[in-house]
Amino acid sequence: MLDSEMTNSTSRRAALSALGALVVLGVGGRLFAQPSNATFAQWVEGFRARARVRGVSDATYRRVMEAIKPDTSVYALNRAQPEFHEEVWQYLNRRVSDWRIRTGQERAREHMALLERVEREYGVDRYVMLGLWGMESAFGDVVVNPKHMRPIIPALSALAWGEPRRRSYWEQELLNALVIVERGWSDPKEMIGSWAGAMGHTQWMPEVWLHMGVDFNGDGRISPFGPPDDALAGTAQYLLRRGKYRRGEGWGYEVMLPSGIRPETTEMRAISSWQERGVKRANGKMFPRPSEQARVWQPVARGPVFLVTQNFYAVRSYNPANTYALAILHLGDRIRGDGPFIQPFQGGERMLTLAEVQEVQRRLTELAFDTDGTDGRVGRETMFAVRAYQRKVGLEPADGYPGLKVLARLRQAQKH
Ligand SMILES: [Ca+2]
Repeated sequence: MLDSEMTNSTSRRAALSALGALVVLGVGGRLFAQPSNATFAQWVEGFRARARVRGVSDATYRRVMEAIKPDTSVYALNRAQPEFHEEVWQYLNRRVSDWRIRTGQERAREHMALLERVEREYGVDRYVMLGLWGMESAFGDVVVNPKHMRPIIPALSALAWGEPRRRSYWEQELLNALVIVERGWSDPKEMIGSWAGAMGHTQWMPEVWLHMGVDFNGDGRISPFGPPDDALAGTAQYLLRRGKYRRGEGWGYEVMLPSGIRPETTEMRAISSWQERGVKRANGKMFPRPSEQARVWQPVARGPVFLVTQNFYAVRSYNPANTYALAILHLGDRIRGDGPFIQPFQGGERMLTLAEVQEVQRRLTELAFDTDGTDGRVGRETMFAVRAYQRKVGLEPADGYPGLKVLARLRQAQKH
């Protein structure tokens, strides 16, 4: 105890002596310093006061923070450009994949009671939840198969300590993670996730876990890992409270616009009013709830057009990107049994079936391009393998997208 106190005060002095380079903040009546060039141990010592203010005991803080090495590999990930450029149709085909649709249908059966209960309690349509679960973690695959996941406390610590961009955000998320440990909901060993700290079935950041989480399976703690109950209920609660999800309403409809309405229009109107102006559903069916408020949205020129409602924006609030929300909601519709979009994207092609993706993977593997298995799912490895193949045989653009052109070329090259 005494040793550690001495070490701590030494560190504190060392940190304060380099004051020229420091930002000095007063928190909870105590002065502490947060240098950009402090050693990690010094920074951990300085950050203790912030954790104390959030109710993290010194015992918890010491146990967690003095045991870790900062995961500095996250700096590069935070600054990395996307590895692949994707057109909107490629983004959608890759995410609303045959594998995800089939697996989602299996999960819908397997977790019917849970999904019904979430639907009843929070009003969020089960197919919205299935789409979100499928997009965020491939239905919990990252929980049972965490090969690309990393411990999030060393990751968030490195970001809070040494990443100048969005530092206060990383600090808050690290504090939230420590509060979760303090409450006994989890421990640092279990808390694995993305480099930015998103965890479990529906990729909760610590803040979401802490404030939106629900102990839906009644085991006395809230967890985004293990059975999906807490994750799905907490995420439904997020959509309801933060996203203002509207019970009993749809998310939107693919539509055909009459010549008088431009796809860029932004006004919100009742669907009945759009109908009066000549807007029709692309599949020719009736709008089920003409009183829903909706706006016109076209993801990309010369592609399908939609009327989207508040529930589209509710899902978008979970991760603010339009194509992300569309992928979730379309995946949900496909799991329910709806068909693909009716209007084509310019330059787009249909998605490959599960068997076709597996064939691409098998053929690439035979040619010594490593796709990391032939499971019919398109992950990073498959995209790298496709891109390497495209470059080797001169297929343009070498975008890593396993589509019909790559499949045709592979078949032609191998003749079996
Ligand atoms: Ca629980």
